[in-house]
Amino acid sequence: MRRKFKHKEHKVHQVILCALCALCVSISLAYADNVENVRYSVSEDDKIIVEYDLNGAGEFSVSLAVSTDNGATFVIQPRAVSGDVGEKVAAGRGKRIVWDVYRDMKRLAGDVAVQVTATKPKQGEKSAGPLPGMNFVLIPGGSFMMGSNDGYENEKPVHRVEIKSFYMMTTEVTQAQWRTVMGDNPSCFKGDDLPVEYVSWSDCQEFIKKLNQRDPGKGYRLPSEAEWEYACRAGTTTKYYTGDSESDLARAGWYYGNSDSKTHPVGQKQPNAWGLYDMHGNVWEWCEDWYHDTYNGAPGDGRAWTSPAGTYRVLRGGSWIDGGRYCRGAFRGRFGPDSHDGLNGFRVVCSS
Ligand SMILES: [Ca+2]
Repeated sequence: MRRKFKHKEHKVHQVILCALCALCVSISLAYADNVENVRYSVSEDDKIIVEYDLNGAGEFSVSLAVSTDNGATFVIQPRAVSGDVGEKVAAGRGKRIVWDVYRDMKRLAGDVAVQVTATKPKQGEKSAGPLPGMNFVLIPGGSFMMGSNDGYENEKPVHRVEIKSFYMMTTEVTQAQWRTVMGDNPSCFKGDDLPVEYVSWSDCQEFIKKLNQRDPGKGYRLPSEAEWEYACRAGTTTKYYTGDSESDLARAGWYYGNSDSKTHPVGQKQPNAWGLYDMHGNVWEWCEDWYHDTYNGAPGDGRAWTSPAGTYRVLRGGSWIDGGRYCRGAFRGRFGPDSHDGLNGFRVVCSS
């Protein structure tokens, strides 16, 4: 049987090649720009290697289907597959699926064609947190280019970061939520639905410790700086997730130009594609990382940069008092971990 397959190998090559040309058309129609540049080879041990590029941000469900009638029908669903197939395949170039044909079937005959399908799983999946109004949304894993060449020196070098999926609060932590956990309200502007502010990085760690005691097993924490920027961008490369202009910012957040010099109830402006509110403006948001002057040596895997450097922790997103340049997704704020200010709040993330 193996010999017969080998004998037909040249034909299989040709047919796959022809069929793939046609498939690229149907794939691009069916899945927008997500799957591109599908190519194949047959390894020396008779495995079919399918390679492709997966565009976009986040993770996809990827499946492989096989036709033996030149792409008319795809009735074979290979099971002996490995590599970039199945759930949670991160977007990127040079993805690779290995199909061990002879583990699935004794022979493969006919005019063979393969089809790669990518779909977005669980987009916008929300889960309720342990406090009223505390909702989390799944941030799909993926990779992105962190930083900006059009901003400040500390936003360079622009570098690729891989992010694992996590859950992020859809809003900043409110004063009602803070009071429930901590029993006080340090904010300068008072209102249950307003973001809590005048909280230091260390205060936030105390809140998080108590939140984890109330709801154990979830692993609540501050986002890393990389996770924060990735979540804010939600696949965009513009200054704000709504675009590049100040009017775009005004739709997304409360800043100097529209805040009337105060904070506003969370969740009123246009959210980003992943359902996050107020990532631009309202209050700055503490991140876990120590502040470093450049990204040289920054982690590439999305973890917080925890090696001490200087005396500042990172804040992101700008606030009600800041101009547009400070509210950009790439801008990096800094403040002492024990310092308080009516501009500074936070939101929490968790792994499940
Ligand atoms: Ca904010």
